[in-house]
Amino acid sequence: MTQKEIVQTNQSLREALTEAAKLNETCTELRNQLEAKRPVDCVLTKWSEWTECDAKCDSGNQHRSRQMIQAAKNGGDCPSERTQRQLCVVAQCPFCGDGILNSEEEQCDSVEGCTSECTIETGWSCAGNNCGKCGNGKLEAAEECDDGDMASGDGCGPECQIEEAFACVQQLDRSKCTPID
Ligand SMILES: [Ca+2]
Ligand SMILES: [Ca+2]
Repeated sequence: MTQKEIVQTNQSLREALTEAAKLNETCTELRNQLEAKRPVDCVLTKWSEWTECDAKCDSGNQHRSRQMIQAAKNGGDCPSERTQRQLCVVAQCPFCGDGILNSEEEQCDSVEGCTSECTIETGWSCAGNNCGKCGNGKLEAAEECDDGDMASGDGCGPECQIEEAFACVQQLDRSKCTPID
């Protein structure tokens, strides 16, 4: 190789290297552009714990939710469901017929002398679920007296209450009522 040829070859090499560097730069630029357009899915938090059941008894609902931490980009996927609801069942609500006095309206519940509506049957008296039949001679429950009948005017009235101006004492088999002088 002549001196001239060497100089020319060096020149060509330098030019080729410059060209390669330019191409590399274009390539990086294109890669960055593509990267900027790549679809990215959104990022959501994990589902929260279920909330408390919103009913005190019988059944209700509970919820859980999740939040978006980062929005989707370039048409990436993102689930639209952010809240969920499910049925929850808690202890049965009190009701007339469960045998328990559990509301103001219930005079008694599921005992003899008590109606299916939890009211006291005629001729009976109840102190809560302790009920007694008026007229059987036994002093029971809320009875003030029980003289063995449900007549009025004899000192012990039809609902086993002591009538006005009478006094009653309980004997073995029945109340004995006498007028107060
Ligand atoms: Ca009840
Ligand atoms: Ca009685």
